[in-house]
Amino acid sequence: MSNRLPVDRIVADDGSEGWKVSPGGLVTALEPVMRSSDGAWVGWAGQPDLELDPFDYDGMRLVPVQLSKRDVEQYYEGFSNDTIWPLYHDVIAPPTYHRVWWDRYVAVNRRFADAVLDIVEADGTVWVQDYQLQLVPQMLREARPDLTIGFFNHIPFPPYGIFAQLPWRKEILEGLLGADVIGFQRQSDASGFARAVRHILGHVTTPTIEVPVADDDAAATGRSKKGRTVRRVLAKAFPISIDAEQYAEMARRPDIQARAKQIRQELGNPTTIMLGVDRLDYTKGIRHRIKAFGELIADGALEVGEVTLVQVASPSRERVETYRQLRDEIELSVGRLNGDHGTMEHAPINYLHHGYPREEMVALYLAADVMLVTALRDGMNLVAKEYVASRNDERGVLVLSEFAGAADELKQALLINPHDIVGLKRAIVHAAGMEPREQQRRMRALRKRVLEHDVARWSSSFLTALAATRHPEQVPAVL
Ligand code: GDG
Repeated sequence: MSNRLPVDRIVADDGSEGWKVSPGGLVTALEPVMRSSDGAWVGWAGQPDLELDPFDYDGMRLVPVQLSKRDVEQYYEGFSNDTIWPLYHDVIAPPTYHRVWWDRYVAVNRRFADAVLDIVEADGTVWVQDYQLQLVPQMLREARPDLTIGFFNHIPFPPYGIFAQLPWRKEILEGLLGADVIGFQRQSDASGFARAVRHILGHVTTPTIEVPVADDDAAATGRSKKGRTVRRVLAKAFPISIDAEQYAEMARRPDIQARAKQIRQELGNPTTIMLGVDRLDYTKGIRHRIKAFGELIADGALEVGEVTLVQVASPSRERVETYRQLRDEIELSVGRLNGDHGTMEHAPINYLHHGYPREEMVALYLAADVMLVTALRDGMNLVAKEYVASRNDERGVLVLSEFAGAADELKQALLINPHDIVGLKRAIVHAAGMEPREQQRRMRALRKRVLEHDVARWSSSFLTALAATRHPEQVPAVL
């Protein structure tokens, strides 16, 4: 179950309607699992007020949950994207607390839970994805203690002092604790969650979280040291990844390699192409990146024409006010930099407010000598892993924020603190001038990590841990 179904509705010019799979890591990760386990995917089809029956698409059973325009405004754009998102990302933007948004979040979570309850078999397994659906595990648990329930949080879990702001902090923790396994991107997220549970609910949290239940509760899995009946909940890091082999394969395609060369030519054959690829989101540190790059151009440390920054900022959440403001700020600073330092032939920044096909993204990864990932806070950041997986040639330098989950794994990147503009500038200069031998040494190690720890490994390790919590006898050999 996820907020969005893994398909987008398309209406052709002749008015005929159809679906296409939305490209994304989650689909890639779960498609094989769904096919092999006779599962169904429950989620919203992406358009308000669309009444749809369950349907089969591309070998998957899809079960749509209907959302009204008001649901989208209050549950999705409101509570999910303007309360939880900024709160869980270190309050980079101030979260908004509205009681009507919360009420709607509860109601919509209930609707998602009901959609599952209609179809799930006895002793079935439900895997709930992400921050829009944090109350669903408890709703399912209460209705059906026989279920095995997993939850995966794709975004960070905040430190206690920040989480404690949330007026509904107790309800959110209780909602999540309906699961048997709660997965996080980083170990620090899992510890932050356990700390919040200890402080707010007073449960024992080491090594597993002990949730007290009634003596006759079918979901009970053990006894606490004091002899109380408890359910044991595992909160642990399962860092998500990508289908790395798919990126490596695309990067071997002659048409994509030719496109990478063409991109360099079209940019006027600069010595160094730097690249940023992000949803246009305040968590991604796009402004910090542009500031550092702009100062290097202004200082003369980087020369216009020699170096170009390509910034793909794909449109995102355009109905949320903070996102509109961010777009204005970024476009103002890009325009100013290009106006101050551009020439007839060259602009320092090539700014693209579009989404592109995946082939084009891989061509950009191949063209880029330096990849800039400067997130202020990010659950994982798949772009960093995609760049690495695409570089079969073992060239290119990844500059990576230590505040992205990927930094725990990609230690041979140039790790930076995006708030430290001086340090960021130093890393950009280091990256631009890095000798091929050092590039190769670092990239080889990064590739080993990403190719071995791919998304199939992520989903199987989560599902193995989930099966082990309630049905140890069914656990397959360690994958
Ligand atoms: C959330 C968490 C976590 C972007 N522009 C285009 C495009 N993309 C693709 C990228 C990448 C994906 O979108 C973005 O993934 P990220 O991980 O970088 O960031 P979020 O969207 O914020 O994702 C994040 C993730 O969930 C998974 O758990 O890593 O921390 O915030 O795959 O390539 N793809 C195409 N055209 C674009 O213009 N085709």
